[in-house]
Amino acid sequence: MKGWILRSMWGGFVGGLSLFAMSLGPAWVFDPNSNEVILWEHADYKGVSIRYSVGTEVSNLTNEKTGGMNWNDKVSSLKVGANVRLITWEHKDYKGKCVGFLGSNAGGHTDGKYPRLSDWNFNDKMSSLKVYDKDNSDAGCP
Ligand SMILES: [Ca+2]
Repeated sequence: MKGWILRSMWGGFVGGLSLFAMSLGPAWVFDPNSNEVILWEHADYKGVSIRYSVGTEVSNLTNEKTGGMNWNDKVSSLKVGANVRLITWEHKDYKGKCVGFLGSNAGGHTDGKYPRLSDWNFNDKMSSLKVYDKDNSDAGCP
């Protein structure tokens, strides 16, 4: 009887712990802080991800490597931190079509979440980017 009670309590503890991890996990892993962006390989924030902070400039995503792949023409979804303006280009060296993605405090009536870049005809096209503070006067497409 005593053994059964111990096992029962242990089972309840593990169950509670996993529920706790589930409630904290996604928010901690998958949301940027207010000065970051996170890019994902697939739509709906799936696949490999990469994180950048305000001030980062990447002239050629071919040189950005995580999980055995490079990031040129790979980004399919992204989230933008509240105080960020993310400016992205179709080609390396900030050339070609330019698309800006705003965080929730950066104007533009957005929640900073972009689950399908295909909605902007920009799926698997991004090749360079700059991560700006929302108040930086340079933060826009040329
Ligand atoms: Ca491209």
